[in-house]
Amino acid sequence: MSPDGFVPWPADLAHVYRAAGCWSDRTLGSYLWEWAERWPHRTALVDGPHRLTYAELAARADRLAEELSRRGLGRGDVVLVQLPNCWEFVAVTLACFRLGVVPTMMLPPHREHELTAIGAHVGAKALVVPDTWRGYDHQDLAHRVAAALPGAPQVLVVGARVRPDSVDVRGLLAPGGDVVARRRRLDERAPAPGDIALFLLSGGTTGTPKVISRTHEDFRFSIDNCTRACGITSDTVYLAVLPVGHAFPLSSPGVLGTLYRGGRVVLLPSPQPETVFTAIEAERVTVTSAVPAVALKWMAAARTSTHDLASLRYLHVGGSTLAPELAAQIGPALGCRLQQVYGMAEGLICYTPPDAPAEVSCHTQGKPVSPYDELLVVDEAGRPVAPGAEGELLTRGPSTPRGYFGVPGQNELSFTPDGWFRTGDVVRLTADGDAVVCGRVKDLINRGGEKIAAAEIELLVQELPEVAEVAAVPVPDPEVGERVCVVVRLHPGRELTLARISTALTARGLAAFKIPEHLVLLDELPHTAVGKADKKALARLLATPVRSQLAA
Ligand code: J2J
Repeated sequence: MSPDGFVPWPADLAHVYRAAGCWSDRTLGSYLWEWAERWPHRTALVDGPHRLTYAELAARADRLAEELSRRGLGRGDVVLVQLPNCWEFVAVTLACFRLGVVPTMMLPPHREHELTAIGAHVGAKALVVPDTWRGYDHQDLAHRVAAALPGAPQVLVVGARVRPDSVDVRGLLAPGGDVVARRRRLDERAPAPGDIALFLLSGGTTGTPKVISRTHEDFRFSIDNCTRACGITSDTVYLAVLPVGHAFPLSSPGVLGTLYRGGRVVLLPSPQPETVFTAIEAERVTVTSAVPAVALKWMAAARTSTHDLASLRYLHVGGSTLAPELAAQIGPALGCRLQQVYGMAEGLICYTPPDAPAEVSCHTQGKPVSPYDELLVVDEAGRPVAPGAEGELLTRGPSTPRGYFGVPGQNELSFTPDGWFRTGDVVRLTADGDAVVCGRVKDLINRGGEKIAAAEIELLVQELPEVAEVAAVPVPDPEVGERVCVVVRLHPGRELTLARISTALTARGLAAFKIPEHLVLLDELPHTAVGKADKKALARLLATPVRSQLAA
């Protein structure tokens, strides 16, 4: 990993954040044994038949850390982690934190396109994947990706079917040996609090996803604040159903927040209602998190479910817009309180309080979890809007990096010269300071909480020989909020179907959730004054009956 890729906070501000106690001198890995000593026999993780106490988790993560180190991975090296929700994901992440190895949080649906681009960008030295997942051979994928990346990264596999040219992660997680001596050896080589702890992916607005570097001190502060905003304690039983590579279930407060407070984390690989309700009942789950599309499915299923969901006290909902009418139905349908969350992997997290009245919990997305987070709502010219008016939200703070990783010269698009991150979200602030997300100015599609950069789709569709011009735009969808629609002008005499686009993009190794689901063919695309496809005009066009005639 090139240290040049990291954009530091200005030294004077870093000093303020440290003096104020936002940033402590702790690394995330240093908590592992603190937890194990405070709550040695408490269950930390539940994953199907697997149950690990805090002491077991610490011993296994340390063993893995030492084995990774033996295989040449150390402080500042980057690995791509593409695992489903399973206990090994947590152990791998904590082992990386111990060593100062930087896990890059990929998602299980990612394929060659994403893994190769991100792997090259961060200089990955290893990939950690399941053997297979949902019928797909990730081990094979990882070897193909590794062959395309410089430096022949190692392939580490979690599963029963490990090839001889892969490393068997489960074997490295086996407990044993001198735990105390190993712990001391790892403590002596611990990374620094200001080091990058992990990379998160941003939906971004460019052709390839952007990489967000989060340091140990900035991430710890965010986790700490999220646990306070959500009242997480050692009595918390948190159910992780969204993919744990996302910051929302990972750290807001999610898996890491629950461990940080001594609670119990239950991992489920899918948000399917029957499985979720069974787990809530069996483990007496007290809190879980969902994107609105998943919450809707649970609400519908709860009507006919016979499961006892009485233990569930809070549902955190965020990642995309939750309509106030639906928000109001969540509590009655699931027998719990709603906390809305407006967050981003770039750092800012806003939560409504656990005991908020309905006008706050159903109609707003809450306040920043940290008093040090600054919010500024600006108009198109970058000037602050009148109080309560809509505009683009800018933010700065001790958990918001000052630039994306490794893109010097390109950060001006997303960050102002004085360090504000342009969220791309259109927001208004209520008189009480609660954020209400009203829309966005960034060019992406939010499909059930998964962010898809329009440019990434456009670049790939543009490569098809039939296509003269293309624009990717969201179309509203009752189930997942938005789906990807491509509006295409064809070369004369050519034809194109959605199936052809889907086959071509799948062959390019694009994640399935990004594949366009609507196609509109136009003789002429509307353009802006600077000659770009006019997406606002396209949105208006797609809202008219023309769409139903042309959409495939
Ligand atoms: C509307 N749009 C929202 C909301 C996020 C916690 C929770 C969510 C994320 C996340 C996260 C929204 N209403 N309640 O990282 O830690 C859209 C906005 C935002 C973008 C960020 C977390 N909550 N959004 O969703 O990095 O457009 O993070 O800028 O994936 O999701 O996406 P992401």
